[in-house]
Amino acid sequence: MDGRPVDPESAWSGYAGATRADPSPGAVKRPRSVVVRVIYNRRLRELRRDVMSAKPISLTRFLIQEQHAGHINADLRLLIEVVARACKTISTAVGKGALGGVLGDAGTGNVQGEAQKKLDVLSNEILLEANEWGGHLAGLASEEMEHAHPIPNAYPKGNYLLLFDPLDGSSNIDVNVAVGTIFSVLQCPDGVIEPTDEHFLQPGVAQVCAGYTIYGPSTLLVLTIGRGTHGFTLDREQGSFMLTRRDIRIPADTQEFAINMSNQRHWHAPMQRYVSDLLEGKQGVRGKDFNMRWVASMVADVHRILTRGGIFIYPADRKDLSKPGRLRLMYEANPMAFIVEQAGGAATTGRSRLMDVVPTGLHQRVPVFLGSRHEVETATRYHLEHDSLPA
Ligand code: AFP
Repeated sequence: MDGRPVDPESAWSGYAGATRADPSPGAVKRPRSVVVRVIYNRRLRELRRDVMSAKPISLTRFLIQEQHAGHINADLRLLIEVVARACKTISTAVGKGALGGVLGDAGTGNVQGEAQKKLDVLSNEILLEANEWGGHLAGLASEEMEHAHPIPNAYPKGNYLLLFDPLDGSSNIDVNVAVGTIFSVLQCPDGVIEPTDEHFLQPGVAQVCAGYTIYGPSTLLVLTIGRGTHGFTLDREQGSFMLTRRDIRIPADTQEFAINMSNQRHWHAPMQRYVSDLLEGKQGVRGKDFNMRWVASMVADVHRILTRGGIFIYPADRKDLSKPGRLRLMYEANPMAFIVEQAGGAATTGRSRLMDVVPTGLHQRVPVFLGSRHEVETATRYHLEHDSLPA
């Protein structure tokens, strides 16, 4: 205060929220400096609130909130945290590229007879090592290992089973294209202490959690615990996954499809008809033009669909009749189906819901149609119509 008399008119005039009617008769007239301070403090509080609500929350905080809401228990929360931590380590290894000495073939083959990359082997080791001793798992199964891996007796055991494809799309590593880790969590059947392969053979609907991490320009973790699908971006400086897309929704309609067209000559009749109708565009029965994308890393193709819609298809074909499709039910199809359904999309085998398939083998393959709901329904209808034709 400078001692000069305060003009009530001007004292209120700087107060954005005030009106000329504010200093009603009988109201205590406050000096201008006090009013300014009140306004300043109020604005500061508003700004702080805006900043806090705009700031993404961490995966840890998100999971604690889900636990407090009764949606997951502490064991599942910690299990997800351990998987996320392992994925951060894989992200660092992938990011180092040639400097880490991890590119190229490992010189070994996996259980499916496919050549393993060094990073396939390394990622598998990272996930195994991180999850073995946490105390939340009864067993693990990996696309890279022939049989389920029980938790060694030296470590405490929990009630969950973890399945993973440690590095999906690994043939893309050497050309610096996005790859990822896919995982799925099941409950260990009651009374089973040392789970074997058969205990993992549960349909997709039994999953309690599924997710993938994509190692691209940024590293993202996409997760579902059966209550929507959420996306977290790795803040490399903080070392934390931050919630950047809550409740992802896949548009029901699309004009984009993802398929490996080089297999066209091997496809069965309904696939031939479906894709040929897509390619006819506006002039054909579909009445609209379609665009095509194929990264050949399922994580990247599915992530695009979660971002802007689309349909992803890896059908069964005649190339190798002993394999009903290329993708693995337990490590790729089921977790992605869970994630996509939770984002409002659909996932089928081309004939029925993917997550209803009752598995018969840990490394079983399955045809996969997933993405924008209406388009997946249309592709599925082509197959069912074909099945209903007289032989
Ligand atoms: P890799 O992990 O061996 O690279 O296989 C990737 C994948 O399982 C899946 O991520 C792709 O969608 C699909 O195979 C690509 O298959 P094509 O090489 O036949 O296009």
